[in-house]
Amino acid sequence: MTIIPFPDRSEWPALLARPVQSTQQIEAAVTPILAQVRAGGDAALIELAQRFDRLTLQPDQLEVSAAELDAAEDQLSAELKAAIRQAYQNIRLFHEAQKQPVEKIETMPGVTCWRRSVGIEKVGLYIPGGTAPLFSTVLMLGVPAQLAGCRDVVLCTPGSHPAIYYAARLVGVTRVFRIGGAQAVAAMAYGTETVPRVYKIFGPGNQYVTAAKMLVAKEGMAIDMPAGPSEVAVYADDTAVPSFVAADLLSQAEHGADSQVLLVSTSKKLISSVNLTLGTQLDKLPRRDLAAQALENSKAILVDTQADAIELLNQYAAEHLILSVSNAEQVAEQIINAGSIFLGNYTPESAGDYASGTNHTLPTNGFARAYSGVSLDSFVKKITVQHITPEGLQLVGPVVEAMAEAESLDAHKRAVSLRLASINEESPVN
Ligand code: HSO
Ligand code: ZN
Repeated sequence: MTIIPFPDRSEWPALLARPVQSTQQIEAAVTPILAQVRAGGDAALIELAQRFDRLTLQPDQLEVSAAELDAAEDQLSAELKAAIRQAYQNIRLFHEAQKQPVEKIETMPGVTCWRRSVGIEKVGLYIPGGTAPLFSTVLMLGVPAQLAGCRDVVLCTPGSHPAIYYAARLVGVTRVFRIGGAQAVAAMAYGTETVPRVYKIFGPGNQYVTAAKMLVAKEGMAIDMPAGPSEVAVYADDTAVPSFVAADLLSQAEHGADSQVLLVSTSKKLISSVNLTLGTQLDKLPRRDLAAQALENSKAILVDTQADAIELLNQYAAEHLILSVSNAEQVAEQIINAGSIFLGNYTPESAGDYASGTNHTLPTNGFARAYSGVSLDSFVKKITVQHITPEGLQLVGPVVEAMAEAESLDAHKRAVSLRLASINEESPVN
């Protein structure tokens, strides 16, 4: 990792900038794929699977059968199944607590307003296959979808990973399709003969999947959030354990060559020790090539004071922020921009990635300044409801009449005036 000692504040923006992704070329490649699926439906999906995944599919193989989903269970070790079930339970507990009781508010006597949460009827989850099939993401998206009461939960994933199928069963996914890449996003956005069209698309993916999500979003499709490469910032002092910090940095770096890793400290000693153990740990990793590439673009920033560290971290707005400092909770209170925060020496990001209960679908690329991670809320709409009694209308009505008149919207005013007249048994205004 490159060490940057005491950078001047004016250098911070450049230091913290994420590498610019040129999306133009990718969008140019993805646009015809979307159009092909929109026009050709299943036949297009079959052709694209052949072209991009070298997979020969019959039309009836696009959907993973119930028998295949059931069979996944026998292909997993008892240990892994128990782990997945425990993670499921923890994620469920944490997200269940996000349910809010309906509260009826009487804003004036006889004027009652409330909000109902209703699960989005049809949602689509994209789960990448590739070098690391992320079955943990099935839990992170499937659990809130299940709790929200989404009626149709469609999952698209290339390949056929038993752990993905097992997790899909656990969270009650309704249909699973063997479709990957941009074409999966297109299938869920437009619908085909076999794949139902959904109302919101969730899930991570490579640049093609992300571009496809952004393009269908422009056409009005709801998506979870704009996604960029995954990232972690670690703020550590001399109470941190260098080997733990190095392991955390590497756990992010191994996601991909474009992963972002940042270490911030007021201790030169800590930074040197982390750098040392980083090399040793890196050599032991099966995915060391990817991790090494990610580390090449990563930085260790030495700052003067804790206040500087906090300001810098708030400017960066990390997806994951690990606080390995003696006063971690106190520092956390001052963090205003981050996706998810991990406190102390024994809270690795991996815990949140898999099993502690929080969601791992989080805002990257600085979006943590304004966006939250996926939660139960991401899978529901809030419908407001109101009821006004005749007595209530006598109170709120004149307010509406005065405002409507001032906006020159007479019909609005009359909708109230007619009713008030009928309440007072005057002859209705006509
Ligand atoms: N760190 C990733 C999530 C993940 N890690 C899945 C392992 N599996 C993005 O938050
Ligand atoms: Zn991870």
